[in-house]
Amino acid sequence: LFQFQGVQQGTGNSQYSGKVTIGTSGSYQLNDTSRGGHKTYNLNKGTSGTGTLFTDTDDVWGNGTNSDPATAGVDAHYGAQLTWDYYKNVHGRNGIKGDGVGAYSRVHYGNNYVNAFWSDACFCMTYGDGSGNAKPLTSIDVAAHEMTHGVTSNTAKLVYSGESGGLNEATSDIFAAAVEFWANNAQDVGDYLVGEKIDINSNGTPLRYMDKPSKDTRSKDSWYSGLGGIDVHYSSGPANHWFYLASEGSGQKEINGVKYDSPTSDGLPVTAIGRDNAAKIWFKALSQRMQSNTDYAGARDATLWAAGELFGVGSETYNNTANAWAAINVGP
Ligand code: ASN
Ligand code: ZN
Repeated sequence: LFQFQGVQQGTGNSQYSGKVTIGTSGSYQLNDTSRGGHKTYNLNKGTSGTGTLFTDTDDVWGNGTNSDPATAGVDAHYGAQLTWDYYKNVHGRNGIKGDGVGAYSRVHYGNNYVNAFWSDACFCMTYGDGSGNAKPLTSIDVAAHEMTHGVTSNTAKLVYSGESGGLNEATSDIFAAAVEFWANNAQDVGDYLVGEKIDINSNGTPLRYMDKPSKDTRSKDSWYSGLGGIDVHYSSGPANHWFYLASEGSGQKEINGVKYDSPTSDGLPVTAIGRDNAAKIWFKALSQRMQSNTDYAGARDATLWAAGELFGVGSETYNNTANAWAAINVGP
């Protein structure tokens, strides 16, 4: 009588997030027509082009392990889907450019490739299979991190070096954490760790810690005059720390089974404004105030402007936003 024209959903057996529902089309392709036509491709160890679009006969994808090449496709497709939904539902942004057009993902890039990346040139995300081709870098937080590089490129356009580079990296880590919490996935629970699922250090430790970035031995907890001279994945530390402090407050806390202990540079405690408020403030600052050369002082100004717009200048949320910056040695 009537053909249901709504969202076509397949079943995915992911490596990191359990059994998930994913947007597919036709009979059947990893092409999420309900999210801008985001497609996921198999590079099959190649390093250029798009390889082949993932297809399947029964719309049940992957087997939950890396023995099935479709499994990494499921994780990447799911991560892109969650990130799309997060930006749309939480921030009212329709896709990376805000125009409803999807990007695409490529998995199984190269051999033993231990990285993932966003490219403005292809408007796409790419994922290696990790050490021993055993841990594809396709967890929710990594997917959200890479997709957020696309959002940054199409909003503040933060230059990827110096302090603006650290803020660019931090923006990807901030929304990686926000998407992971928002996803509410029982297998890949929300946390303030980056890359805890992909065993990038081969010893079970995460890549980065937002409550105390220096736990990775390289990232900085607070701003200092030489911050702009270090790698952007370490100069992101203070802004990641700001996000943790603003979201959760200083000191000890346990969330979803993970223990945090966040210090402050001035020793003064920070009272939380809540994760959702911190994310709202950062997104508004990123999309309406920050520019290509924004530094840490400028990021403070941008977030205080956003906090004033959202909650009122001098409101408790505004003041605690400022206190979180003071706690990373930016501003009074
Ligand atoms: N995975 C890295 C990142 O997104 C790749 C890079 O260094 N740009 O930050
Ligand atoms: Zn990055």
